[in-house]
Amino acid sequence: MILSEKIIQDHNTSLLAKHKLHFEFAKSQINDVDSIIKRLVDFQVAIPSWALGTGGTRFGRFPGGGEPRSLEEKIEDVGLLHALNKTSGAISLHIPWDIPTAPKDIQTLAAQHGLAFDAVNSNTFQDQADQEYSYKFGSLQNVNKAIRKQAVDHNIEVIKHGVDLGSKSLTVWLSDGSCFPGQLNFRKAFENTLESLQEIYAALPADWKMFVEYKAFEPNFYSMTVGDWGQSLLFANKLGEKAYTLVDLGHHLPNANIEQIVSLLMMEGKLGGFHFNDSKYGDDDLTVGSIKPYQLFLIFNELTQGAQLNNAPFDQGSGFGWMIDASHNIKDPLEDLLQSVEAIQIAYAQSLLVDTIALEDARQNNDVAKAQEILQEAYRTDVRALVAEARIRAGASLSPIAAYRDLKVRKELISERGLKTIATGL
Ligand code: PSV
Ligand code: MN
Ligand code: MN
Repeated sequence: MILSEKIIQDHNTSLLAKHKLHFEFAKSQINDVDSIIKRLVDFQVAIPSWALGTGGTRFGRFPGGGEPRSLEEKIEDVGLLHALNKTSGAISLHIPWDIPTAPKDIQTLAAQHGLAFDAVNSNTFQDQADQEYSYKFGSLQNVNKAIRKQAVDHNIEVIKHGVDLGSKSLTVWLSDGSCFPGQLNFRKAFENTLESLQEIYAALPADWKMFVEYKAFEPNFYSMTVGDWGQSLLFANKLGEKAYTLVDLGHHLPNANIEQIVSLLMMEGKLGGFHFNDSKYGDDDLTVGSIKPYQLFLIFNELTQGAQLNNAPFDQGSGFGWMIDASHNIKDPLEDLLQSVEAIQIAYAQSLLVDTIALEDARQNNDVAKAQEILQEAYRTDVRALVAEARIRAGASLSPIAAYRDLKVRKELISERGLKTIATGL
């Protein structure tokens, strides 16, 4: 299924009058709306190929029908999202869940939908049917050199797939760690992982980046070898200038101050990018902004402030990897992703409203209440009309979820693909 610009414009017509009212009001409240809208129009967030099917838990999975059965159909789904919001112009692949057997055809298809290929992800957290050694006791950290080599070779294979498609980065997330005290020599595990990462790093093309993603727990519950931003940063610093830390919002211990982590990684020039999602308890992969929208705003505030200090916009040319890593169990995955993208845009727009000069002034004067007021003033401003206006200017839908429903996209996908489809992947 393809949503043409004409179909979307026609759907917008009935919503325009109401939008104009909202937008006029927003303009009367907010300065310089055009520059904010322009930045929103330029901002793109990649969609992970593994979020297009209904997620599950280890207790069960309840697929919703019409899910993509192949890489081609995943690209088609991201194309639908991008047609609706013009902000999802890239897809991130996970190998071997996605195998681009005919990369030229895959590239052509993606280009037809206006999509680029974002970071490619390796997978050494599961055993594949055709693989010689098991990752039961870790991959890049393994005490057995042959197992480490198998995992290194897989990552190099993933880079090759990425090169064929035009990706420019590799994300390495390791489930390596230990389940019980005594199981692992922490230092040897770190050193083995470093040596393995160095071998992968050596295979990176000159214009590529490596993102080292950390996670505090799961599937290992006593220790994780890349367990927090400190460990990730150690690896990134030891690897070299092409290696960066990747922040997945769900990968922290409860109550971690993620915005502070973001600020300091940016200061060090080592912030690689994000996996956006939200969480109540752990790696819940909930819709972005659904649980802690203020935290999301505070993260974007650090990005905006950090960019000003570095004198470079963070959204263009910074090369940050902007990606969603959320997948839902009971919602339509495409609606869930549309909600996530919009939450990111809202937080971004609000961060641009912060009066940074007044904020710095309040800080210099230790005026705590004033500093807090400045942030809350921005956070409590309704910027939804600006985000909607950005979509209109980009040729997207005024109201993506309403359009998705009114145009009966899921129904059409079910009739094309069937009700009992299982997306490839997890
Ligand atoms: C692990 O929890 C993670 O966040 C990593 O990014 C993986 O690649 C992804 O989820 C796959 O499920
Ligand atoms: Mn992730
Ligand atoms: Mn995760």
